[in-house]
Amino acid sequence: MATAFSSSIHAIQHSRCENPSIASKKPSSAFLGSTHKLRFAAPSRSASVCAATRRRSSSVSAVSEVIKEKKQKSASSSSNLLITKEEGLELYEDMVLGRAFEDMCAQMYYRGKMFGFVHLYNGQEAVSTGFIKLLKKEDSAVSTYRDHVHALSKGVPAREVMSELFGKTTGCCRGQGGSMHMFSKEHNLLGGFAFIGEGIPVATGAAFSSKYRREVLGEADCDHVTLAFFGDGTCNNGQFYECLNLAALWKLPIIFVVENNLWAIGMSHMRATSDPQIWKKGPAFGMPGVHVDGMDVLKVREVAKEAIERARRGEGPTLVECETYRFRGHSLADPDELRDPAEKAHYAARDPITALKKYMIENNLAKEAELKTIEKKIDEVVEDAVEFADESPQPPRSQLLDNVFADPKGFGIGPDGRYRCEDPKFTEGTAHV
Ligand SMILES: Cc1ncc(C[n+]2csc(CCOP(=O)(O)OP(=O)(O)O)c2C)c(N)n1
Ligand SMILES: [Mg+2]
Repeated sequence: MATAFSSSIHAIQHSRCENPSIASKKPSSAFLGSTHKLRFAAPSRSASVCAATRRRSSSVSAVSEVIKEKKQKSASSSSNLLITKEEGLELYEDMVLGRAFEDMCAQMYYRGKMFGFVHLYNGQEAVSTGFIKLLKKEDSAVSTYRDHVHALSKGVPAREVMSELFGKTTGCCRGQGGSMHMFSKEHNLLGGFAFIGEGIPVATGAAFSSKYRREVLGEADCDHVTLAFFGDGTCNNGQFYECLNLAALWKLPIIFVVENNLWAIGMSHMRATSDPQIWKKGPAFGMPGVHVDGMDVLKVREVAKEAIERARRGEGPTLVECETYRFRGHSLADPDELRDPAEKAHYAARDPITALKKYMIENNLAKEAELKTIEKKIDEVVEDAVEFADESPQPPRSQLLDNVFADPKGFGIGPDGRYRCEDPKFTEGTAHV
């Protein structure tokens, strides 16, 4: 697998197009499944054509090499499969949980049980499952506002995530965070973040603390790694580059996981980014950059394994670009009218859950009935989460400013010497939820 990582580094080192016959061909207009046209601002047409041709072939080979090599290795052993039955069932259950949970969120949102913006993860499950299921509990994950499924994969109970969405005291942040701010100290889920890119420095800091504990404080067994998840649009923000730099400089145990779903709200990745191949930014900073099919949990898992092991060995960060797709609008408030139906259909046909199911059945890893049993169990888990959240109490008014300021009672002592928030009229005139 090292070959694949180095092959992607190698790809970036080509500074000119070696094959003039390819260079004279028309560029492919699509970046994998995107129906948007690549826009080139390069001065000469032939140079941009050359770049386009190179982009496509190098990005795809980065991953297929990983899988090919793995298959060759395992072909000589007893099985040529990428997973055992137990692993497959675990992955399937986690992805089905993510999907069923999000579908239920949509129902609850439209019934008025949740407030604020709610961003669903449908379609992207292979990324969360493929990466997070390889982690130990002590390892950390940092998410975005599209964070429910990362929380579930990391082991935060469905009841706590749903209650958080309902704004109830039994939520993982006692109802104070809501959809975009899932957090669990116990599970080392270091937050969902509403500002894009905001989680990347937090993840980099967590990775720094693992290294510091091991190398400075002498905690020899502290080999914890951190996963930072974020989107394609976020890669055009400054924190991303600052953190790539520090992580490479200090060889931090972090994996930057880009969930490239080709869109940032209504902005196509192809329109917004000078070089749409995000994985190439890894080698530019001196770390491996890999592109993987993010609709295939087995491929994601293989790449994730290599990157996580590398980080645990103390060899530093990796940038992984997972090409994926969201099956719903940006948030539940988005009518999703901008994306081309043909593009949506292309990715819908590559549903990661259906693909894993097919793989497991065709390779005799599971029978249809076994998978059905998992789906039924998950339906019950999600139903139970809703009942639990619905019946849970609302936070008391006094909790309003907890965890906002260092003084738990919050800001402001009135002229009578009492905390302003204790005044029953304190929230008068503000929005009530
Ligand atoms: C700093 C900042 N700027 C702008 C926004 C508004 N905003 C919310 S989501 C989003 C697009 C992010 O797209 P991407 O990173 O691809 O993530 P995706 O929603 O596709 O998962 C933007 C610009 C924000 N939340 N934070
Ligand atoms: Mg995106």
